[in-house]
Amino acid sequence: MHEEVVSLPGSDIIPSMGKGHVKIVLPCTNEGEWLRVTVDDILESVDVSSFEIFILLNGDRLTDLAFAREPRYRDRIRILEVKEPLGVGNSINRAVWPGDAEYYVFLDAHSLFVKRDWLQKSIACLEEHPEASMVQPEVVQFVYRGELDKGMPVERSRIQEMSLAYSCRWAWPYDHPWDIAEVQTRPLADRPYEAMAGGGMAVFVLAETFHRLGKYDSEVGGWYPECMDYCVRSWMLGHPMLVDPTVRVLHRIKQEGRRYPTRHLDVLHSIFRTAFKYLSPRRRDLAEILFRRHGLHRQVEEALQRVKRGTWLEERARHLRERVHDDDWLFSRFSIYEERFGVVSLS
Ligand SMILES: [Mn+2]
Repeated sequence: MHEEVVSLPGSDIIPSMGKGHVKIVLPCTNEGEWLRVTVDDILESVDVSSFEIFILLNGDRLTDLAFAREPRYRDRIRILEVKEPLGVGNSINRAVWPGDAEYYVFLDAHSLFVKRDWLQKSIACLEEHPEASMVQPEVVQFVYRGELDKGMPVERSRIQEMSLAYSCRWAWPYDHPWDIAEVQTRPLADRPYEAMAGGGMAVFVLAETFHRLGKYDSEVGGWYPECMDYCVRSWMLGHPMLVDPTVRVLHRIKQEGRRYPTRHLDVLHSIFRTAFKYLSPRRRDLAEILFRRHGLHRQVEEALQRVKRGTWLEERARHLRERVHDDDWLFSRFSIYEERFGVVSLS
């Protein structure tokens, strides 16, 4: 067992987790001052009566949590610290349990909000669409020029908005092996609409639904694949993913470089695991060929070995019993183009 430290500085003050309670989960690995700034912006913008901010600190060597002991934070924040890095999906899974809230918000700990209504509107959307597996807002990708000073607020003039993200979709022919999912950068409607998957940066869900659909897959990691896997599974179980383009969340694009050297292999493994669990054998082969065509034989072998060491077969057996749609339906529903490879074949 890994050592775990639980501190609940304000657990006696946070309102009881009754009807309407919102749990905002912030996984944090070395977010530094961005965690504090995200928390500040949540506290300034949220006006629902019953909410908490649950920080899942994991494998963090950088972030100073001293701010959380100040009175204005203490009654809203809970912290669970895990020594090893868990990845986003497992951090979120660890941060929630049945009966703890009615709504969940999963946010990257480098998020900002421009309007005060973001949470109320998302909750209203979930209430109007109780069958939804999740709702993604309009995500505004931004870069921040310069560094955040310790204890200082964000300077809005340093924020440079870069692009928009509404949802994510598999794109199975591709030029670069890591472009296997494409981001939808234009809204398809001006009101909530269905899409294939969320990108994972800002996720709203009914707590009961999230538990019933099986939370995030504990073996899937990377950066967006856990959300893709969850949405693919949910769609096939009859639960749509929704985009609410009227809700806006700002999400920072990190410029300090990638800190996770194995993440490409994680993505490859995750795509294969999702394919092994939920797709037909033909598409399982296709997923493999997509990467082999780029010469990634060693990575493919490594990822496949990881998949086969895992629990995909049990998951698949259960999923096939419960699903209401197959992968032909899914690929057709979202017009996922599949290249026919002609001479290339595994058989
Ligand atoms: Mn992020």
